[in-house]
Amino acid sequence: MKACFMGLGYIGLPTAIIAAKHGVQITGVDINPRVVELTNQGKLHIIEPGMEEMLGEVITSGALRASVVPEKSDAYFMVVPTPFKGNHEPDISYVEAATRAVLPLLKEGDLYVIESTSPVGTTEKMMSLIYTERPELRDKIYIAYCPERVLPGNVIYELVHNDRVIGGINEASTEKAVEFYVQFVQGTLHRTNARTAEMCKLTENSSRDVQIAFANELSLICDKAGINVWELINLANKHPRVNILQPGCGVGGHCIAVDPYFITAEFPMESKIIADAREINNYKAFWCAEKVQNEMLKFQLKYQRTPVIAMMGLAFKPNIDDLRESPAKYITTKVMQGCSNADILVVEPNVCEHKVFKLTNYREAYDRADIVVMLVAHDVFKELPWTDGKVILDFCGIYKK
Ligand code: SAJ
Repeated sequence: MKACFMGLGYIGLPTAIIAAKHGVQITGVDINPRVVELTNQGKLHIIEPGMEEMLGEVITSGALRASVVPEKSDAYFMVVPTPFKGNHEPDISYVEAATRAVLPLLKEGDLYVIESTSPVGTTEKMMSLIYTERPELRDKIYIAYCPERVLPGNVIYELVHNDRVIGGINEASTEKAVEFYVQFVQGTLHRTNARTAEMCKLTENSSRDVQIAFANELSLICDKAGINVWELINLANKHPRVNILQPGCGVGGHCIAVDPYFITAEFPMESKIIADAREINNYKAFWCAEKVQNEMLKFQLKYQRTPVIAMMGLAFKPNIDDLRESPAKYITTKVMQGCSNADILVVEPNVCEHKVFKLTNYREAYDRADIVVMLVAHDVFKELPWTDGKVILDFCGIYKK
């Protein structure tokens, strides 16, 4: 069987590699020639443990070949970004462009699948596009939606072991897509329709966003009430039916901080909690930046000099090097703008160098700082002691114990 993956990013490339390893002949397509070139050299352009060896194997065996243009196949997968526009409206133009690129290649009996996180109704929209442009294919190809669910850093395991939801535009399409995924997925493949599968993906990430917003709201309340929020959550979670997540400096990444808007944009009157959660999680980052600026002013008044401030962490979550949509990066930028006369040391132990921030070693920054701002709960920060002489703003629970 031949399959064509449109998009060789964080999801498309690993999925193409795993499918190739399981005997599917893959063309991996990306509009970025550099990505295509690196992939064909067996070099991974993303960071994912264990993935480069696998890529080397499938390139050497010829099971995967990257290209800037799609090739005639039996199945086509749209795995391209779906960002949002300035007004938080979802932008499905990449899905549409990828679909248009494969349109001339489609033939009777082919499978067309969207994996990109998409607003409800996108699969039906693409179906209409395909049938308008290629009317002879109406009811002669299989069309389905199958969202990915993997956690960056654990992609090889999760691509194979996670359950998946597969929703076709009709039962035959669902079954055809199941036949494809069963080749490499060991988790259960749950059958549904396309609209439910689209909403399921948005629901999963919105649910997590709402739960994190609850923890962040508690952290704001506890700050005013003089209560340690980490101790509070730990105690509340001793109840058999309570399971509160952890507060942090905001919510980042390209999924949880984005996907809920796909619901609120389309159902603004009905999605009050989801919209509020987004606002709370965004506000938390703003609140953290204000806190740092206030501490700096207090320090200046007390000691009549500007403090050294260590901003600890830039990644969007612990122990990764991904800075996309990172609240820590937003806070650091805001603090640098608001405290331009302070000596600000920026730390990110998982990144070697950055084009905007001059990075300092985490131990050196900690030792030199008057004010230490813990933004990301990287494991290495946990070995730094609580020092009484320093002002420590712990936004991510490094010292919760
Ligand atoms: N966060 C907290 N407190 C917590 C947990 C997370 O503040 O208790 C923050 C993190 O620091 C980070 C953000 O939330 O800034 C998102 O991190 P995450 O680990 O919750 O999620 P992602 O974005 O890495 O991956 C999510 C996953 N979705 C769910 O857990 C429902 C993953 O399974 C999806 O595949 C991925 O989104 C995606 O691609 O959609």
